[in-house]
Amino acid sequence: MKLVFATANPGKVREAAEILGKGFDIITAAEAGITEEIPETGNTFRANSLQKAEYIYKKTGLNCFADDSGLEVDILGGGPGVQTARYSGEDHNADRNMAKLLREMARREAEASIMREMGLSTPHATRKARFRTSAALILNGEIHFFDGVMEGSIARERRGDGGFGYDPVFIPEGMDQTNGELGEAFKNTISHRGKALRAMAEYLKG
Ligand code: ITT
Repeated sequence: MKLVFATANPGKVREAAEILGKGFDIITAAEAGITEEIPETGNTFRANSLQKAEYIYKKTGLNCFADDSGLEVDILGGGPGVQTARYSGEDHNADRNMAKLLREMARREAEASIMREMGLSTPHATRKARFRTSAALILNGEIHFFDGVMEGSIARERRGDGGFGYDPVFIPEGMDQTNGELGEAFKNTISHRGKALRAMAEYLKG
């Protein structure tokens, strides 16, 4: 089955091809002739994934899907959330994004520690976080959503260079290593994207 993937992120394309496997012919937005940046202005992962898929569907009329994803960090009040890709700026730079994340978390931890020293009550500083994906599929004009979550925590420094984006600082729950160290093949078996896209594949096969 031919599906256009409404993304400009090569890491997502690589993972989707492996997760969906044989039987799916994944065409990138660029291969479908869409080379401009696809607008993404929503406040939720679902709103953004739908916006990206609808953009492609309106321009091509082809069956397509989009993935909007991001990191929710407890000590940052659930941020950066839908701002994950552009956390440190519009250039989507993974090195600067991870550096800002580690810096902001260290600042919040220091603030919490000062408050405790002053005898002020403060929520327990945790490094818990999760990746979330909303996949929006448009099949023959009908919209379907598939969601996935990967729980975990944020490492104190970058480790490994597998995967993409924030993978070198994300430790999945129950593991000692980061996604960067675990590598993409294993990550796909437990990831937010793996869960969402396998659910989509099941639906399409059914
Ligand atoms: P498209 O919108 O073109 O698909 P994007 O990179 O802008 O690409 P998002 O708006 O969904 O995608 O941003 C999600 C960001 O969250 C992404 O750029 C990464 O920095 C991060 N991210 C999402 N999934 C990730 C994963 O599996 N591993 C590491 N980082 C991830």
